[in-house]
Amino acid sequence: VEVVIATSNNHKLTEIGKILSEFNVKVLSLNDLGFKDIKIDETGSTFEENALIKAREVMKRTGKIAIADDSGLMVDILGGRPGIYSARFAGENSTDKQNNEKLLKLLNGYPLEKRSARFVSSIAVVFPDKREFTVKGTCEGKIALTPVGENGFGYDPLFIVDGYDKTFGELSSEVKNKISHRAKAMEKMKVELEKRI
Ligand code: ITT
Repeated sequence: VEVVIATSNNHKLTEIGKILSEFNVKVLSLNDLGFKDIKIDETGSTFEENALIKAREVMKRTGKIAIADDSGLMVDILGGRPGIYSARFAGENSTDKQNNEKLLKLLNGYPLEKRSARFVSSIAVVFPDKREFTVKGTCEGKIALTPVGENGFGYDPLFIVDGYDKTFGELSSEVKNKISHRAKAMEKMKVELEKRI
């Protein structure tokens, strides 16, 4: 079976492709199918809703089983922010660097033990016959005092993963893809997908 990954974020596409590489599905990108810039308004108020919005739209356009990830970082002392606004935290079209700087500024003065946070990934799968489901994965950690490491994307240089004394920016993609929010959600997704295909 073929599945299309409903994302315009190439980092996500790479991670999802690696996580699915030993799974018995053919993974296609929007680019592979000739869709260049699909702009989807993420108007939902939860990760699940936004993942479903993206997967439904891409299934409609491509006619294929669509898999979307809506994800973000929730910082406890900020009441769960940036949450679903993680990609656009410092403004519409903000860069990862600007978002990280904004986060560090808001947490300025808080010691490490007050900087607990988690990454969340909701994955939605929508089938051509309109069946759909969502799964969720989380990964606990703390926001570092300064960015460390060059790997990954987004908030990875600031996210110190519980159980490791390192940020996702320092860990290899192999390690991240075993323990991340997205890896956990994808493992559940594989189980649910297998039951349905
Ligand atoms: P698509 O909607 O096209 O998939 P996007 O980047 O806009 O791409 P989201 O709306 O789900 O995706 O926003 C997710 C943001 O959360 C992402 O841009 C990062 O800032 C952050 N994020 C999510 N997962 C992350 C990870 O594994 N490492 C670092 N940051 C992550």
